[in-house]
Amino acid sequence: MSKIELIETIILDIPTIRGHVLSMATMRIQTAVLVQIKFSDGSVGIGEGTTIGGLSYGPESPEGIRSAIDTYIAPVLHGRCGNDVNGAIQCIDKSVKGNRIAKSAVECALWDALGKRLAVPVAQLFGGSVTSEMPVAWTLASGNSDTDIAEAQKMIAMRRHNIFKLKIGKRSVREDVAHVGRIKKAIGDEGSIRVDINQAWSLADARWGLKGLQDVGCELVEQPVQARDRMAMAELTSSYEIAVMADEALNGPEDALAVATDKAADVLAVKVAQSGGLKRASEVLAIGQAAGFGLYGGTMLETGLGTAAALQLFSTIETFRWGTELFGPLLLTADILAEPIVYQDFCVKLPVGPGIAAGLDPDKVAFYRRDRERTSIVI
Ligand code: MUC
Ligand code: MG
Repeated sequence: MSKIELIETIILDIPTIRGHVLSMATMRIQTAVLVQIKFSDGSVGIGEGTTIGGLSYGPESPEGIRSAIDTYIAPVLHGRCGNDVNGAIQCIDKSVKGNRIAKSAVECALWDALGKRLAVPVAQLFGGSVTSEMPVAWTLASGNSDTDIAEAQKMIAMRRHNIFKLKIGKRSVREDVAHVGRIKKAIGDEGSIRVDINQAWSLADARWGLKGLQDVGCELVEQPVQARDRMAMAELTSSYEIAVMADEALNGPEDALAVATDKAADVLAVKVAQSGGLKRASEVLAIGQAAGFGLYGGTMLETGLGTAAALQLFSTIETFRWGTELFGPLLLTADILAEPIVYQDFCVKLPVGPGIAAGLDPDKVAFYRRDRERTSIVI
């Protein structure tokens, strides 16, 4: 038996390549919590728990994720059989409510180690991959229309992305719709445009917003109103042609069922961390498929590690009608993987190898860890 012997966490702070302007925060650094689990047979698993903009996106902060793992999750797993991932999930759920991102990080490390011990990719543990690459969107969020247009044109020319998500909701609805219209006009049929409001609009704003957005050729609007307001989401879904996507409204399979019951979206943004791990995300995907939603592979702007974990699960799904946005590593100034994830021909490729198929670059991890000994120059 390979027993769980040691669970360690570290926080990394990695600068972004430019300011990433969202309705609730501007990101200049992405903070990732890395988890490493060591087992009695010498095997090791790694996982990542990452959120966006401190506590401005959701209820878990990086420091809270780390503390939940160190203080509450690690002690209940200590000594358990490493192969019993479902048992570990049940055990954690009994002792820890909420804290989905923390749970996800630990669970990913358990799956990673199990895959490595069995010498199979994690996708195999979920029934096997049916695809080795997926379309990948890029988020234009510099805060300036001209910069966004130049960035989009560069991505199209590089054949890296032709699906663009615009982060709006910070300015007035009128200004935002004009911004989206300018970008759509500039890229024409070379690319498609979606927007993410991150819950910033009231229902009244959203009515004007959706009408204006569909008129300028935007194909999808993500989480326009508060996550808890499924009635508003349902009204918007049934009133306009533009597709409505649920993101923050989806925290695990129970929420997916509620969104389906209330017809509160056309599309589900499925995020591994927000769902509470690969297993819960697979349940969200199952509900999404059964209820006839369009599916979209979402991200919490993770490093290559979390991105590779999501790729393992998403590769087992036949159709992500709306593609994915697994571009997290590209937004960061450094990739912490020894072998970076490959982006090519508008797609992200599934890395090949056992477990999550992601190995860390120890020098990068040492450099970006928050508690690194920093040399100070004394003048
Ligand atoms: C979100 O709200 O979807 C995903 C891509 C991006 O730019 O931000 C995230 C978060
Ligand atoms: Mg979103």
